[in-house]
Amino acid sequence: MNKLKGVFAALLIPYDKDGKVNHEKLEKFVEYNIEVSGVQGLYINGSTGEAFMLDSEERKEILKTVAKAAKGRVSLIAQVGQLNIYKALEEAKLAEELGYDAISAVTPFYYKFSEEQILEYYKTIAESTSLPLIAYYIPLLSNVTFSMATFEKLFKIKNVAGVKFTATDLYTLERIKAKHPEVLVYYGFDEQELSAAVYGIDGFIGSTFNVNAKRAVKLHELVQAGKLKEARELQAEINDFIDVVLANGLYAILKEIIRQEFDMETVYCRLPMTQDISKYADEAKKIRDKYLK
Ligand code: NAY
Repeated sequence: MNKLKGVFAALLIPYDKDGKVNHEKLEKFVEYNIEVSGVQGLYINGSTGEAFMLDSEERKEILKTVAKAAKGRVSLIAQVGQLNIYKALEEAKLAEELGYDAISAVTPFYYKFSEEQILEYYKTIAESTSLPLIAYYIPLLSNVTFSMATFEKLFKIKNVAGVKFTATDLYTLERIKAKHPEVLVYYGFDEQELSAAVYGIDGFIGSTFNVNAKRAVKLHELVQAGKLKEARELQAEINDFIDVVLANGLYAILKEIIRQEFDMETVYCRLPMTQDISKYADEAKKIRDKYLK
């Protein structure tokens, strides 16, 4: 099986109260993802990792710790995209040195970049290593939308191998996969995995897979086998779990679930996210007992 296919968790990062990454706990988060949750890969320094609030040195240290902790057991994709493209290039080169399987880059955001500027950004990052590049398309957070014509131009760039499509526009998703079967397409809304999977996409990258990847892997297999009734039942079960997670501060509750497994001291989110996750302790325990045992 292609190493880049399958269910990838957008890795959560444990922070200390002062906002620093806790690397000891990060190793445990990686362990949990691989051994308990059952991920097939990890997507590092994405939205779930709160990476757009980190500086580049912190992101590089995370890339190192994750590579060390994963020990080649699962595929690794390093999200390197950011507004400082020079730092993105450094992170991309580091990912290659560390043996990552691919790099990814969010669309450049904040300024209203032209299509030409966005494509040039991707070309520059893609050329900086020999790794495949997965474009990270998340209009909900980046406010950047692509037309189909822009996707077509993007896929022509050397080393651009795929797209992480985190949008609810399933029409465009279908068009991308149907017209570009060779492009690796990942879907980024865990609660709609089934709807995306029917288009024959290659993988899923999401936050809830940090703790609930086995069901997602099973769902993908059911769809591939054409067992849609069972797949629908499983998506309903997954969404019962996601409903509770979303009602409890998404990243916070997921971190609390992992913290409890290893009985670690409190972990935090990074400011300006609400830092304190301890209030979710009881709910996290209930979720573990009900959905994750
Ligand atoms: C990333 O880079 O962290 C992601 O892939 C994020 C994907 C998630 N989207 C957001 C906006 O957090 O997994 C999804 C999402 O949390 C899940 O579907 C629940 O809504």
